[in-house]
Amino acid sequence: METIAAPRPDAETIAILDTIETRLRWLSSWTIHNANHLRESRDGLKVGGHQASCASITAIMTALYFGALRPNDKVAVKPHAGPVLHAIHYLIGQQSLDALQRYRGLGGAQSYPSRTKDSIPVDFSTGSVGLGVAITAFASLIQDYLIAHGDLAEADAGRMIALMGDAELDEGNIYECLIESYKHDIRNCWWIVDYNRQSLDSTTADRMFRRFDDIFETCGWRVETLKHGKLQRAAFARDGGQAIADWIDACPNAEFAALTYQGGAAWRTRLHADLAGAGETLTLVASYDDDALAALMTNLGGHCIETLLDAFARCDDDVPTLFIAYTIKGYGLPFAGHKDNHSGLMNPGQIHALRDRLGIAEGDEWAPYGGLGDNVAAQARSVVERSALATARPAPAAPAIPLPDALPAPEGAEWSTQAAFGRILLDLAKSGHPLADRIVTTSPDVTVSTNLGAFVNQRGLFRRQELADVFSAARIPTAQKWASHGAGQHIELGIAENNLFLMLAALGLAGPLFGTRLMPIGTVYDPFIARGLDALNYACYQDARFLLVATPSGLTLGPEGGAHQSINSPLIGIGQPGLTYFEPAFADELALMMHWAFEQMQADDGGATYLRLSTRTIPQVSRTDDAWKADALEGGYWLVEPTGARDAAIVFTGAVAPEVLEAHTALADDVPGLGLLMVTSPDLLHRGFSARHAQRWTGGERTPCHAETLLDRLAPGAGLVTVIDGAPATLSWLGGVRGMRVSPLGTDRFGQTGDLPDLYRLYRLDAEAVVDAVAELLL
Ligand SMILES: Cc1ncc(C[n+]2csc(CCOP(=O)(O)OP(=O)(O)O)c2C)c(N)n1
Ligand SMILES: [Mg+2]
Repeated sequence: METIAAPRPDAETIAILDTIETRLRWLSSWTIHNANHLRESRDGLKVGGHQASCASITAIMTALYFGALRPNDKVAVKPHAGPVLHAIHYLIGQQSLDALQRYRGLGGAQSYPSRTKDSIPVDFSTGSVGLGVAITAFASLIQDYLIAHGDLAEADAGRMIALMGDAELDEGNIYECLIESYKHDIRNCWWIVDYNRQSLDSTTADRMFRRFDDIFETCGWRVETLKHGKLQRAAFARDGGQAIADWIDACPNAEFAALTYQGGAAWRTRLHADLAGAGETLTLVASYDDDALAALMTNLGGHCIETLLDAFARCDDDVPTLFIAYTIKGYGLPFAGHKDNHSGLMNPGQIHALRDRLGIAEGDEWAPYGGLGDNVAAQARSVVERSALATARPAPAAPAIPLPDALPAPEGAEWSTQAAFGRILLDLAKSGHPLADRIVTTSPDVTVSTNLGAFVNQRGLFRRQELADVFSAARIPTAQKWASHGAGQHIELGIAENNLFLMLAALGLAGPLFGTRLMPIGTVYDPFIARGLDALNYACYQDARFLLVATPSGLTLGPEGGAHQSINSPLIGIGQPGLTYFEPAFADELALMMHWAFEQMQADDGGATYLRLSTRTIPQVSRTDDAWKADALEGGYWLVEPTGARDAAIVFTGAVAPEVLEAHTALADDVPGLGLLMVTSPDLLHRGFSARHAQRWTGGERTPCHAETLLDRLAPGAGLVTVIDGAPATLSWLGGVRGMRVSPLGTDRFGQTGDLPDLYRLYRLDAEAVVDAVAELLL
């Protein structure tokens, strides 16, 4: 990568950057003020926005965006600094006045930076604190993956940068990610902490002072602490100055914040009380008037452009770096330092006073360079226009990866969907099709137990530095080859499901971020999706494309019992936007769904796919033709078409197929013509159902949805028995599609340990339960 150290900026440039910083503080404050106080409120709801969180980080963002940022760098901006990011793009000319004026309104700038919803380029969405930070580490790993695979030139590597709040350091996912990134030896990653020592509720614990340095250094990070600005350092060098430095170092967070809020006179009184007897120091203090003393005491590293630029320039290599930039929450605003300022808003009087202080004429509030003389405005404009962000060209769309026409279903009379998944991937890996080269698999320590092993044996583990497979080298018999190298295609993770989903998010954005698509497949135990649910939601919110394979699932895992049984994951699959949930019963269905998932990863209006699989081996059905396939990809197909009276059907999903088929056979004489409806995706059926009714008011063509088409094969008022190894609500809603009676079977209690006959009997999922339910409906 390019390592030319940036030339040290001269005093004039720093002065201009200071001016830009003031503009950003003003524009972000005014954007929030406009949304809360000036724009008409029709509902009386608080609009919100975070003026204090913005003011805390404007200098950091100025130094970064207009000083240090390079064209290939990508940035995650702390959620509550969204208005500063919008103000930066407004100065550059990439954000419209209209969007700023509609901040937090429909179609306006989003509350928190959003890849998919904002009109400005946003590298990573943020909002749920901690996740936007961690994804940068995974993105840097993916960048290295692409370099190692020859898909990105080393010289084109950028830094993956997180601008974060200090309270984000309380999120556990940060440390899960830190450990993983140490194992993978990540580089080109910067986390810049806006260390204002305030969270939402209050000031943060003093005991953490220096602990973050220890934690990060232990994990291989360089820590750059920017505690003092240039003014402070100059004062400390004067006679008696060191005592002020020591006093600041010893001052508890809450007291520092309170004094900041109280201002110059309070600082003076306090310093006199604490440093009584230190004559030289008090003489030094006396040389500042109240305003100058307040400016001195709050001149922390994170508010000093020169200090920030120096630090960024010092770290001009690829070592992962944590910058702890001391700041004041609400810097330069009337509630600076107040512990309740997180959601604090300046009142009209306060913001007008700020406007006047900045020399901005009334009516000129939105002028990008309002309040500046022509010369200064021209200089500021020129710095802004030369920035990497202003000159960057939009990345070309990543070329599509060719797909085979179909993925062949594995041959064999019996399969579990999990075993079939491993087999299909293995066949693909061996096929040499270009698709196989683009697949990246990843798993949080369940690679072998989710059947990724065969693929990994073929394609190897990825690591920048080669790592020998000790067991194979020693000729100890083992089913798994575990050698790691730059060409490997499996990224092994420790047991931290948050990391799996953040990794999938980063892999699934490889196209837009780095110009090369990848086809990510992550495996996890189905119950532990819940463990990483917010990160999964985060990945989907950013429109990351991936295939999530979750297995084993449900009660069907048998002796593992309730702790490992997933119950509500189908409802997650239905409820999660950006993710399509399928649950196959048979291997040929699975092959079809995997192919569909690869298509969706590349389609403009595609998305991510979730396959809920099982370890239960079941007999496969024989097919006479391929007619079922199109319906299966729409969410369901008739395995046995209803005939005769057509007054009932069994509707089912997944690995309970043998019980359902047994019940169907048992009922053949009593209920001739009983239909058997295989629901391959409760999610797609439900989406179609909702969309069908939405057509009423969206003005779309009112075509029947797939569930309607399927259920129209039954007589009006027919009865449905629904069966799934999971929450019964997954399928029971189907009764509402055509006004049919439903008897829902499924599990809504934690399972016991046991073998399947016992468990299916206990939880009413066996053939007898299905027969009973049909009888109840018909009699
Ligand atoms: C996961 C999550 N939990 C809670 C919140 C609500 N919340 C928003 S900001 C915040 C505190 C942020 O403090 P910090 O990170 O220090 O930012 P700053 O002080 O710069 O505003 C909290 C608790 C959230 N956005 N995400
Ligand atoms: Mg904070």
